[in-house]
Amino acid sequence: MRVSDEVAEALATGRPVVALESTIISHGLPQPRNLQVALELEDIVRQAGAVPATVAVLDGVPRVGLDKEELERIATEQGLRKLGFRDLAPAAALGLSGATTVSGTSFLAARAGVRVFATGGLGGVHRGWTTVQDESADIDTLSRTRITVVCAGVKSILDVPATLQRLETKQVTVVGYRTDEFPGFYLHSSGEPVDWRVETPREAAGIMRAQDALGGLDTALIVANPLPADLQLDPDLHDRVLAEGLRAAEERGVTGQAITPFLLEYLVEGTGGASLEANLAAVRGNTRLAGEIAAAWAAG
Ligand code: PSU
Ligand code: MN
Repeated sequence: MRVSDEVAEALATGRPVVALESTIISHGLPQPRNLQVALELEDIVRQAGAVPATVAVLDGVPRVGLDKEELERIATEQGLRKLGFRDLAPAAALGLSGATTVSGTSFLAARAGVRVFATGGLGGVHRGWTTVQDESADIDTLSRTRITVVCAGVKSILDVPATLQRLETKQVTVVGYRTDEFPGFYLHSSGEPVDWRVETPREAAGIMRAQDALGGLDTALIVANPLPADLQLDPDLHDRVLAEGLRAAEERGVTGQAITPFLLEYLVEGTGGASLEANLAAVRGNTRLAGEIAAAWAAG
């Protein structure tokens, strides 16, 4: 694993660092907007006084912290793989390049000593689980990785109540940021309740310290940060296009790693780009908050 000089120095001197994932860039957002977004997210982290560490695997080397040319590779390279934790070893051994999911990113970031990570929406239990048993590896990784993930809940293409149940079973701590309702990714709320609530980055950092003080299982902390209601996707449009997308995925036999990118892209097309704007607004807000939590954490 190679940690960039800037990130290594920040970690060594106790400065705040925020990990960013790369699958959202390579597989989650359309070109050429994706490169702009990758650069913008790094900027948002810097504005919060933290150092950005985008994670990926390039030519077989797991990397924490990328420069501009490397971000460009993630945004534009053809045939880039999507790498969860279990894919890291084959990618490394075979010298391949790939973008890391929440699962792959959490593992590498935590290994490097980065404690805070921002993304859009977590993976989770897919609708139709009773027939295909598709549950994102994000959940299992977060149940055994000491990292704080700031997200707008889990992607609304999923079975949200089932995902929350799995997070409970797997002992993953979930707190709402200034909300009692679990966020709905493109939507302000999923309609599901969340048991814990924090009001400030300091409170979130306090929970992280309490996790460490308690010891025990190396579990994650999920800080669920809702998209403001005025930036959310129109709920009726969301429900209608998503239902169409789920039907289209079934008809075309889309499964496995391809299903999440397929549905996200279907929503972008079917909503005339409105879902993309909501997704970006969510990621931006999460990245800002992650920077603030990293700063509160570093302040000790
Ligand atoms: N958040 C977004 N867009 C994305 C993702 C998250 O706003 O594309 C990615 C993350 O990398 C997450 C992955 O880990 O989707 C989940 O994929 P799967 O369901 O195949 O595990
Ligand atoms: Mn899956």
